[in-house]
Amino acid sequence: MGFSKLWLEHKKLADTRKRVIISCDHTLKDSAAFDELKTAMRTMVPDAIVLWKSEVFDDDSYLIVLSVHPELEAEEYNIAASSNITEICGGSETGVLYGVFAFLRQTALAGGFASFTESAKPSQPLRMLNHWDNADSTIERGYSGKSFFFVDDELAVNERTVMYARLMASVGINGVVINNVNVRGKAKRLLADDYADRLEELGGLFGRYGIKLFICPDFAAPITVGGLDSADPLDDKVIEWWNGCCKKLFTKVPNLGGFLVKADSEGQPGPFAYGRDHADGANMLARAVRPYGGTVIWRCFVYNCTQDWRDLNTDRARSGYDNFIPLDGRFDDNVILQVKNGPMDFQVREPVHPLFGAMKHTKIMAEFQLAQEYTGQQKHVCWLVPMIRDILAFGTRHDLDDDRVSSVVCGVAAVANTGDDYCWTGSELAAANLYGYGRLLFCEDIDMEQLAEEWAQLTFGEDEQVIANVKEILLGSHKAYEDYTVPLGMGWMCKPNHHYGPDPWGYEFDRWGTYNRADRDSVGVDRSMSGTGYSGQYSPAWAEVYGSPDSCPDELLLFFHRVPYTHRLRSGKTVIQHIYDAHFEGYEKAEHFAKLWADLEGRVDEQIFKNVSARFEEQLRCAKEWRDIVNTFFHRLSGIDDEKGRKIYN
Ligand code: GCW
Repeated sequence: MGFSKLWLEHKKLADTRKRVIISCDHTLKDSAAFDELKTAMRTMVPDAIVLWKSEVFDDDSYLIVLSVHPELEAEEYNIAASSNITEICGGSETGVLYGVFAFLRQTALAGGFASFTESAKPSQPLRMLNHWDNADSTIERGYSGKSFFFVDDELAVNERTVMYARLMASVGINGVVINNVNVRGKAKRLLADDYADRLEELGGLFGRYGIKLFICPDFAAPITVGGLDSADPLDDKVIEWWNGCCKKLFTKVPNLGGFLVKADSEGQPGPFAYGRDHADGANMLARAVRPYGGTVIWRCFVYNCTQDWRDLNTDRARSGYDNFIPLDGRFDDNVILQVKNGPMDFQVREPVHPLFGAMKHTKIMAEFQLAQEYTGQQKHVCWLVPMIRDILAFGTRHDLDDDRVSSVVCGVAAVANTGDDYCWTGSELAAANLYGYGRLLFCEDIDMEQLAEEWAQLTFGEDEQVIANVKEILLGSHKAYEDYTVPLGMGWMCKPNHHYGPDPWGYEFDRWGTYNRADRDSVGVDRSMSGTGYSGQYSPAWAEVYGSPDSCPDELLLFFHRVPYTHRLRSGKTVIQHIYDAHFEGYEKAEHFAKLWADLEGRVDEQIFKNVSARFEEQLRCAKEWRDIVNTFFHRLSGIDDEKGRKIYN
């Protein structure tokens, strides 16, 4: 299947110059930066010939000078641009590459060669994507076709992978995990010789674009691949096996950054089976990868997924903190703990995970999910970037010089939303999540309106109506989704397993620890100190805010508290009235967004228009289901009528 170039389409500029000269030394001439610039210039200034160095420089020429300045940080760049000459310096080839992409972006947005200066270095050192691709080419929680990394158990390195690396580098992604954290089927053999040549090739390609390659190993590989009878991390034979395996693998694949591990979670193997803990498991792997500069990223998504709903004391929200806080300080310095943004699982609204800022002696990174598992599965528009920005900007109020999540982490990862669909992300609008995520991690102060406009213009062109409508849709989309699905922090009222569409009690009597406990009088889970005690996992200042329904922010009220339907929110509304209002208003917003899109007929490419229109149709169908089922559910339980007398089905 073919593929779109997304925001790297490089539209033609209104420029009639005859020559674009790229000046740089020989080493840079072989770099991705040079190639990107050359390719882009050929499309953007089609009348020009693109030359490497030239004696001729006249009014009909545009000169771009690329250079590496080692006094800059490796990923840092400076651009000084004017109407006839631009200088781009980077701290390394990758820095120059980022500078080139920034120059191309600014030039595209300005519609021509403009005068500007820009200096930038990334806000986050590690900017990762985690793909949940399986070797058999399915993608766990994938909503955009099949894997383009794995085709029928083989690793593919082809034009599409090149385009992928270019797109990711253009927004500053510098680490990619290619396979699912649930290591299944043939992916268990990623550590064996089977994949070595292709991994080397893919690693080489990624390296050219400043991206480190990571894989998820099977923790039980000493057994499944090595034929041993144990995977005990403290067993000498096991340690020796991993050391040998890593020596071979990292020598063959020099651009391998390391491993991402999901252990003792949702059925994955781990150290618990041998009476060991997460630090034992992570450190054993960390020592095996250390000689090669490797990193072990160890996930904190660990909880009891065989809970009894009758047990009111066990609280899934507590589990990350309870499991990992006792281990603070025990991890080697090439271990990073990867913590989901909230304590549950990528719901539309959750409090920020209490581990951020609390683990003072351990490296931590944050994990988000661009694949919209719980937020409309790339059929509904839900632009997650403002939420990610807010979470990174959240002050943990721990006693630290800079207590924001963005500074207590040493990197950020997100579950990718890509697949082998023509447009990569199922819906063209979902690509705004991919683009915005990368840009935000590079520049955490970026303005969300500007970001939405920028993406819309690079994707759809200069039509102001298109940019305005798309921007309005993106900016309002998350709130609308939250409103017509599960407002006030309730979460989880989705259909079990596939997580799409409403089912208020779908998880209520199940083993996953995800309950709303709605009855005829009250709704919500008491996670205060008189309940499960979860609120006490925060810094004292936040523990106090979250600990009482009077100070808890409305949008999280039902996450932290169990209250009567007649409880008054800080907004002045009752809980039940808020539930009704949110569902009616959220649905209306979705209708409004669909209309904004429909108005663009004839202004955007017909195929894109049709694809997105079909998705809006589905979004409205599903949003109506959410509105009517959730409203009816609460009306039947509570017997309280909507103050505004709107239609609720009984
Ligand atoms: O809850 C979940 C998803 C799983 C996923 C898991 C995780 C990869 O439903 O599909 O497994 O989160 O993050 O490990």
